[in-house]
Amino acid sequence: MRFTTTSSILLTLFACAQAHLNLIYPTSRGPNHATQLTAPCGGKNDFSNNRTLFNPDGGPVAMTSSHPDSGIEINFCPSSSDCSSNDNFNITLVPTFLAIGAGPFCLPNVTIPDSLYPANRSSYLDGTIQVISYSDDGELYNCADVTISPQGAQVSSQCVNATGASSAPWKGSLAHSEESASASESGASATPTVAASSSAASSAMVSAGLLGTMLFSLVLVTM
Ligand SMILES: [Cu+2]
Repeated sequence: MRFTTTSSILLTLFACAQAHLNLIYPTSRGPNHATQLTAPCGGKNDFSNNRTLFNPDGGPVAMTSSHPDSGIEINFCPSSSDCSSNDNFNITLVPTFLAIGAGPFCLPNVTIPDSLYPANRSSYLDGTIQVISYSDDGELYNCADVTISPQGAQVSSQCVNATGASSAPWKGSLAHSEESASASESGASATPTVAASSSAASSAMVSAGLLGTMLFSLVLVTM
């Protein structure tokens, strides 16, 4: 009985660690849990054959995180041939902010700078969107290959937030930002707004820390 309980907690721990941060929209290069700490694209070095059309006037960037809080930053590499180093992702689309709440998280309106894309919207631009998560595990990387186009969607059914998800200013580290999170619940103007829709579907994942404590207690009981 104890063994079964311990096993299920271990499985839950594994499932949680398995998640890290997954980029849902635009479509990521694929599962990369084991190598997510590798810049610039979490170990996924090859361009996808299936680029998502991304609207320069504001498209959603949706993700799901197993971490109760993390710093999120979104960058862009304006190239179809060389996005092989972090230096190539030199366009900041969304400066680092603190994302609060595990589960789905979405920025509904990420825009591409006019300087990169012609104002008359007459051409297409291939590039790669990079999402960095500054987490308890370190810096986690995910990339999605896109074609910037006015035909890109401006809304997505995948753009949802976990119940209670919010954002707060980033203070340079997770610890400092967590300190400020409760103080500035309403958020500063520099902090991006998360999508208005909320998803009751995802039951909030218990934090790995809490599960670790539970597991530790169980081991003590077993001994
Ligand atoms: Cu993780």
